[in-house]
Amino acid sequence: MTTLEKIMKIRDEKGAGYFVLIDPDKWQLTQIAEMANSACEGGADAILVGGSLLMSSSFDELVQAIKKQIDIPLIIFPGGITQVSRYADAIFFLSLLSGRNPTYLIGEQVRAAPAIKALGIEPISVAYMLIESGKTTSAEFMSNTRPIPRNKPEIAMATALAAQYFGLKMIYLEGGSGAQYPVPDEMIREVHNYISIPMIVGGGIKTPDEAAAKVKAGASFVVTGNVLEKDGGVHLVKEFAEAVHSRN
Ligand code: 1GP
Repeated sequence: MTTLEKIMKIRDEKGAGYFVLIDPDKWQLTQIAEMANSACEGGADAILVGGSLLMSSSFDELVQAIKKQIDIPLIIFPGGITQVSRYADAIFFLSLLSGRNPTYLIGEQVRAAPAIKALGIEPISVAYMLIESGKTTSAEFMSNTRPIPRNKPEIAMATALAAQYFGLKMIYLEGGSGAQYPVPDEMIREVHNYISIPMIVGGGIKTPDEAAAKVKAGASFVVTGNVLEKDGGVHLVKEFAEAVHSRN
């Protein structure tokens, strides 16, 4: 079974899937192994690894260290072409469709595609859409793009539909890591009602209740990163997993 099939099965069985994001720059190598363990034990459905900026030089080593700890899928969520590793199960092959910067629409992808093929990593095509979230996020600054205004769901709907027509597998509605406000439930609802491909929602989600609200609005997958940095224990992962797994 491919990683995409695995996560879709989880969505179908549990109502929605919960992903834990590990940003390599925010953790020591020893903490990363511990975090990966907690994510697994707490009931996360996959681990995402990546970041808008990569300060640490040992991405490959890090991905390998996480992989050793877990039996759930490990998916790279890359901020750029330096974030490719043979030890991952899959990679989100992102195109930053909310922006108009050709580097992140297609440039980085052309440069990364041969390495992904050579390493045998499963690419999962994802439309990446930044949504305005109160303050400038790293993703916005690093990509040199403007996010979609949070009170303009129609722009998000049209962009998501274009992604679906392009044949992309999923939409990622992103507030940005550490966002002041997560993506509005209303926008998630409207995009969900308008398209038929699954949606990942992340950025600035701070409580299990907020995560549950994103699922209720139509998210197929919810991602948290920052909130676990303050308290990366199994119990908090468990609370989020239970909130997201609405069908249990
Ligand atoms: C960022 O959506 C992810 O790309 C997670 O964001 O770190 O704010 O949870 P947080």
